[in-house]
Amino acid sequence: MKTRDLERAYALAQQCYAEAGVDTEAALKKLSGVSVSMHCWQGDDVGGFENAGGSLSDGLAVTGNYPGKARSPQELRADYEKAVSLIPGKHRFNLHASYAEMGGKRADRDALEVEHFGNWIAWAKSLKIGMDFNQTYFSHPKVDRGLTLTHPNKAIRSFWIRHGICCRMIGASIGKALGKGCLTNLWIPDGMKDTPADRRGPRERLAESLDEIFAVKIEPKYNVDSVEPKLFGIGAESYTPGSHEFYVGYAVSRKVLLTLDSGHYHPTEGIADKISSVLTFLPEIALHVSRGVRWDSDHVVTLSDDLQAIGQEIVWGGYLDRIRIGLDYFDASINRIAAWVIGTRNLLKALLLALLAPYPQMKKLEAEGDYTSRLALMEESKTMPFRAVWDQHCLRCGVPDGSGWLAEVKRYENEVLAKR
Ligand code: RNT
Ligand code: ZN
Repeated sequence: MKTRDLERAYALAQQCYAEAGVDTEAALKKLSGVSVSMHCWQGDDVGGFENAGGSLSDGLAVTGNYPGKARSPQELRADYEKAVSLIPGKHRFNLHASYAEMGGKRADRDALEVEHFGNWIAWAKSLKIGMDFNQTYFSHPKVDRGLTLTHPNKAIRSFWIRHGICCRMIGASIGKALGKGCLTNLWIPDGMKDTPADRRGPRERLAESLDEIFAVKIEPKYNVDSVEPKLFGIGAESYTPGSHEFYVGYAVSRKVLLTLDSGHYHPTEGIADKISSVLTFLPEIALHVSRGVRWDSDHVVTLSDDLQAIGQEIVWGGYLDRIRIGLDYFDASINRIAAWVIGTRNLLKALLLALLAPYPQMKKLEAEGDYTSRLALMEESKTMPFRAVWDQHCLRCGVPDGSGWLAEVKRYENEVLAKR
């Protein structure tokens, strides 16, 4: 739309919201402060670069063969830059250990050093963005029978414990180098396809392994740690030692963060309602916003009821400064840059929708017992002129409004991706 029309639409919308008791300027100011940790792995189908040609395995699967995937760190960085140029706000970059650049110094996962991520750090610095990090417990020969930190063999556990420790140190170096604290996340694929005879042993070994990993003291201003539960996975349909209860207990007792991934629960079990429960006992949590379709399929995040509920809990609960919001999905059946743009813009839209609801009034009505009016306001707020406010945000941030970004993605596809 033309700038003049965007401005006119916004002025009307602002008035409409003001009549409902909502200050759109205050909402936009809050939204501008949100930084989403955008996952590197949407850009190359979770491939990583430590071994060129290595394939994804151990509990994760990407489907689709859309042309143009990033084949090198350089291409991935360029693609990410293209994506963020189409998303309002300043966002973070979330890297996995398997994206190490070995250069002349090959190292296995248990001997990774910050040098292997030097190019990533220099690049993030040049963009003035923060970075987060992930330990990679998959796509590696030492994931034996699908097991890592819970493996009965001590040598295998020790290998992965060393991996965990070196990743935390890399996280701290990233945080120090960028002057913006890093979050290092831990997820393991361990589990059982069929009914286990021993549910206790793996959990006790996992707690022990984690304690060894987290025993190394790291300054929280450089790096904080998080653990990510999952109820089931591919090849782990019957049991995962790192279940929700396991990690809630672990995070609360060991004072680490908990990562709630919206694809990791039973299909009708949302994570929105878990947020205020766990934040009653934890100072901070992290989110992997994803979209499961029938299983933890990691579809691109859409503006679903689930996503809106997450946005509402973050905003209405007053948790914007206690939640490290990240994304986690990977779709190789569509343009990967569009996937980043659609998912991240949707997450921001969900937050803006929540910010634009008259939630202080709704809470007041609720406290007074007027549930009728609470429902009425909640429902009316769904059809307010949201788009005009969103477009205004895009305009101010210098990114395309509406679907204007798509033409640029198509141009990039023709000029850059199609030549790969
Ligand atoms: C797996 C977890 C994990 C991964 C990424 C690649 O089910 O969600 O977070 O998706 O680390
Ligand atoms: Zn995840």
